[in-house]
Amino acid sequence: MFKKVLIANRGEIAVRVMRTCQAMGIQTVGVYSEADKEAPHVYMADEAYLIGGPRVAESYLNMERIIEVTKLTGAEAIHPGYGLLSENASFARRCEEDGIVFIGPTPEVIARMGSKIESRKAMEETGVPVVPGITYPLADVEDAVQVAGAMGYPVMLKASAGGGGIGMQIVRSEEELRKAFGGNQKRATDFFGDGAMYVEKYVENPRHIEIQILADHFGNTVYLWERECSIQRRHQKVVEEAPSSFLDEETRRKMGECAMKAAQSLGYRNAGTVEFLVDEQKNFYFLEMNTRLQVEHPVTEEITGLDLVAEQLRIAAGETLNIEQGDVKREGHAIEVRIYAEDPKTFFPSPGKITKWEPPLGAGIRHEMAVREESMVTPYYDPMIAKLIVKGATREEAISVMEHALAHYQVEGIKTNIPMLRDVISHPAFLAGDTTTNFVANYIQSNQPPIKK
Ligand code: MV4
Repeated sequence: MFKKVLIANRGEIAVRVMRTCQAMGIQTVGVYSEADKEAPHVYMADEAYLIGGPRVAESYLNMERIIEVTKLTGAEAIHPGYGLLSENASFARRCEEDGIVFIGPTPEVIARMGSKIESRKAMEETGVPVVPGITYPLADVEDAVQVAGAMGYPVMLKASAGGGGIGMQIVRSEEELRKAFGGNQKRATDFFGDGAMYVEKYVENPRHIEIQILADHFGNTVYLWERECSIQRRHQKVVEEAPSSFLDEETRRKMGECAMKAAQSLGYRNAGTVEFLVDEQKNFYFLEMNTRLQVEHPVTEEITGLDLVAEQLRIAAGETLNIEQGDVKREGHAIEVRIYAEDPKTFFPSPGKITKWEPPLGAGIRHEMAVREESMVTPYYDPMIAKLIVKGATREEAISVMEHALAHYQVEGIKTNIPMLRDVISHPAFLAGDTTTNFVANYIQSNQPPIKK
């Protein structure tokens, strides 16, 4: 096992990774920006180094400086967390060239899964169902009209390099497609430096259900069931749960086996997530693969009893996976909500000083956070400041624990989305398991823009 690991991240995920390193007797190296001098991950690390200015481009994305600190401290591996450099193939390659273990898959696999067109092609070749559509970039708007016409409307126009809903649009007619193509292509080029576009059949009112996998260097692969992450607002996940109350055992097994097949055909290693859209008839379609530890990994940990960061570290160190599919347990029900420092009315970030921070305690409650009383929430980073994870024997019990936990979460000084989270968790449609991707738009009043007077 590694003796020392550098954690190239900040916030709750840096703290989360360090906690497992400490439990495993691994020394931790933290890195921080000018804006994070007092941040919890700096205090938690065994040693920590300033790597640049407050903006991520100057610090947490500063590959040269991060590699330099890794060499200086003698850390053998880098854990990238999520976001930032976690799915950056160039960074993974730089690590490889410098003899540093990047805790994640190979640069080739990261690059391949970073392209939606490439990943769809790979899955199609492997026999994993993908959303009906094309697996090559559209030449121009005429090509798009041709393809969509043959497929039948409505279609989803998407950017191959897309993320966060950017460059993506539902299109219901040829006229709409002609209007939508140029703008979406331009946005994709501006945001990702890649204007490759494709079209898929539009899946009505789908669920987003993703399978967690683990794979070692020797082709051993397991799936750790699913997470249902359908409740999103503007492509930001808000609530995640495991297991999904929508899946039956057969669909669950089929999706798990597809995810394993995907990982094996790619030569995947480390923790990974295969995302699917699931329609009302329980047909499932590959959407994309995430080659990192995800924000919502704790719900999987809660139902399986596994520590995913420990598994990542063991795999990266070259150990053989010590779990077989038959040993993966699934016990109880877990729900996570993401707490954002944002105005619940306008959804704008709400930076400032936290003057009161009293998260609820009790059985079945877990917190992942990197803020405390007196912390500053700055505008430089993601406004997600904490995650609240609850577990119950059943979904109903987990919901009940969550309702009470949210009701007793005391935060002052900044605004948070806790009121909106309470609206979601206590909604009859949520209780009934009607958790499709349209949930927030359909049911949550606080999602409506404020009325202009
Ligand atoms: C879709 C879809 C329906 N049909 N693709 C949104 C994020 C991006 N990764 C894929 N997304 C979608 N792709 C087809 N062919 C609906 C969505 C979608 C969605 C998916 C998962 C969770 C929330 C969502 C909210 C709106 C749209």
